Amino acid sequence: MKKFDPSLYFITDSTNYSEEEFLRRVEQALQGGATLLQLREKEKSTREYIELAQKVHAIAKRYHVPLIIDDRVDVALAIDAEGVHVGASDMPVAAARKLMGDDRIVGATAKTVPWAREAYEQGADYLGVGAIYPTTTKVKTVLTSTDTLRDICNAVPIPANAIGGLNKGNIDVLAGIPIAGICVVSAIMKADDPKRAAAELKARAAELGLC
Ligand code: TZP
Ligand code: MG
Repeated sequence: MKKFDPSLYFITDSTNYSEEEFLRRVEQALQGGATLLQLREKEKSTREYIELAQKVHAIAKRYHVPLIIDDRVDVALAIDAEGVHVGASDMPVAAARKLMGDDRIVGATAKTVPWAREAYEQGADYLGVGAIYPTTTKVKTVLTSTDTLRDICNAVPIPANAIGGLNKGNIDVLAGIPIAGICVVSAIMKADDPKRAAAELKARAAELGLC
C-alpha cells in the first residue's frame, strides 16, 4: 500500500560531505523525525547514484521512512525505492506514473495552479511548491508566493508541501495555509546537529499547526 507522511520531508545534498558523513547525517535526520526522505543527486553517474541510493535505502528502511529518488525513474526502480520526484525538465508525471506503477509514490514540482492541476491529473501523489524563500541549495527555481501556495493547496486534493529556504525561524509565514508539510535541504543537511534540527523543525511546524 502506498502510504506516506509528508509532514517533515528531508531532501538530501551530499555536496561537500564524505560518503560516511553524508550517511551519518541522513540517519540523524531520520532519528530526529524526518517522515519522508528524498535522495537528490545532480552530479553522480548512474552507477554512483544507484550505489548511494542502495545505502540510503537500507538506512531509511530501518526507520520505516519511504525513500524518494529525485529525477530518475530508472534509479528508483533499480533499487526498489518507494517513489520518484519529477520536476519541469524531468520525465512528465504521466510517464513516470506509467513506469512506476500505481503502488509507488510519484511527486512533482508545481509553481502555479495550472501546473499543479496538470500534475494531479497526470497522477502525482504529492506536490512540492516553491521556492518560498531564496535558497542556497543548487537549484533552478523562482520564488513562489505564499498566496500561490495557498491557491495550489486549495486547487488540488493531493498533499502539497512548501519548499525553499525554510527553517525553524521563518516557517511562521506558512501558518494558516493548508500545506501537508515542509520540505527542507539545508536546515537539516547543514545543521551542526541534524537530529536536533529535524526535531526542532518538526516541533515548530506542529506548534504552528502546519501539519
Ligand atoms: N526546489 C525548490 S527550492 C529547492 C528545491 C529542490 C531547494 C530547497 O533547499 P533549501 O536548502 O531547503 O532552501
Ligand atoms: Mg528534477
